[in-house]
Amino acid sequence: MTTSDPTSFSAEEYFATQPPPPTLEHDISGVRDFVARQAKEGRKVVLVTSGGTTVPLELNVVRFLDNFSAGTRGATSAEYFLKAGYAVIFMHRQFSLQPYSRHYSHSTNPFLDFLEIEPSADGTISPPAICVTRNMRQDLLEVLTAYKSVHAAETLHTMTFVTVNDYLWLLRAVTQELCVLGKKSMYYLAAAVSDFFLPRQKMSEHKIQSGKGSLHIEMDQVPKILKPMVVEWTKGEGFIVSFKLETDGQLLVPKARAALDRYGHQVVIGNDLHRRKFEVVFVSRKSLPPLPPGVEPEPLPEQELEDPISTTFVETWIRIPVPTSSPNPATNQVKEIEEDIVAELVRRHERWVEEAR
Ligand code: 9Z3
Repeated sequence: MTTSDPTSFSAEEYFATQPPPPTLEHDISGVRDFVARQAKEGRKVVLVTSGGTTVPLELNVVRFLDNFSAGTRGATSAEYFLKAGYAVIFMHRQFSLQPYSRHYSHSTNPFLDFLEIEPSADGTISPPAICVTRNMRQDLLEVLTAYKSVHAAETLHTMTFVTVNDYLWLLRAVTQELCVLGKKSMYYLAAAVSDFFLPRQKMSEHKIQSGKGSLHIEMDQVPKILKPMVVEWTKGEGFIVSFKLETDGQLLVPKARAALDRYGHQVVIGNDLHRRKFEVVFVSRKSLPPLPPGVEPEPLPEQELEDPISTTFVETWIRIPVPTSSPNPATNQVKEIEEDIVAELVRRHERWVEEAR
C-alpha cells in the first residue's frame, strides 16, 4: 500500500463539497442551549471528542474502514473533567464507551453478572426483587452517585458521530458555538480521526461487487482542521489540546512538536499505542513574548523539531505504574492516567486564563 500523492482538500474545500449530516441543525441547537446555560452559571466548558471515525466505501454503506479506538480515553477523561467542575460536551462515536456506564461495559464487566434475584421469605420469587451482589455495591454506589449528580446538575451533554464526515461537520459547528465562552472553553481532541477518506463524488452508489479481482481504492487526505480551528473557528480564544498517536515511540516528540509548530494551539499530548494507558507526553511551547497582532510565527527549522533539548518546546511526561493485573475499573481500583492528564490540563487552563487577564 502506498500513500503517495493523495488529493489534498483544504478545510474550506472540504466543507464546500462534502454534505453535512442530516441531523446537524438539530444537534447544534442542543449544544447552543447547553452552552448558554453553562455561560449563565459561569462554568468552564470542555468539548471532549472520543472514539474512532469510520470511512464508508459505498453510499449505501455495506463496508467501511474503522480503527481500534474504544473511547476509553475520552469517556474516562470526561468523568475527571466533570469532577473538576467543568461542564462537558461529550462528542463520541456511536456505541463507544461513555462516562460512568463505561465501568460496566458489556464486554469487560457485564452488569447482569452482578445482579441477583432475591427470593422472597417463603422461597418463591414473587414479587421478584433484584439486588446488587454484595461485593459490587460500594463501587456501584460511587459510580451511580457521581452519575446522578451530573445528571441533576445537567453538566453533561452527549452527541454522537459515526463517519469522519459527521465528525468534521460536528466539530466545526460545536466549536463555533462553544467559542462564545472565549478563554473559558477547552477542546480535548481524543477521538481517533481517520487521515484518509473517500469523497462522496468518488463513492460507488451500491455495494462494491466482487468477482473482478482485487479491490483498489484511492483515498484522499482528510483536511488538517486544527489550523482553521485555532485561527478562524475559535479566533485564538480556546484552549486546544490535541492528541498525537504513534506506534513508533521515536516519532512521538518530533511529530507532536511539528503539530504545535504548524497549528499554533496550546498542547499536544503524545501517546504510543501500546503504552498509552500508563505513559503520555505533554508537548507545549516555552513561554515566548507575544507577537504583535496579525504577525504569524515563522515556521521552525527542521532540526529544532528533532533537537532533544529544544529551546522552543517543553516536554512533560506523565507516567503511572504499569498495571500488573487485568485493569477492571469496577472491581479493581487501579489508578487511571486520565486523572493526572486532566489535573494537569485544568491547572494549565487556569494559568492560561489568568495570564490573559
Ligand atoms: C488518541 O491518541 C487517543 O489517546 C487514543 C485513545 C485514540 C489513542 P482509546 O479510545 O484510545 O482509549 O482506546 N487520539 C488521537 C488520535 C488521532 O487521531 N490523532 C491524530 C494523529 O495522530 C491527530 S488529531 O495524527
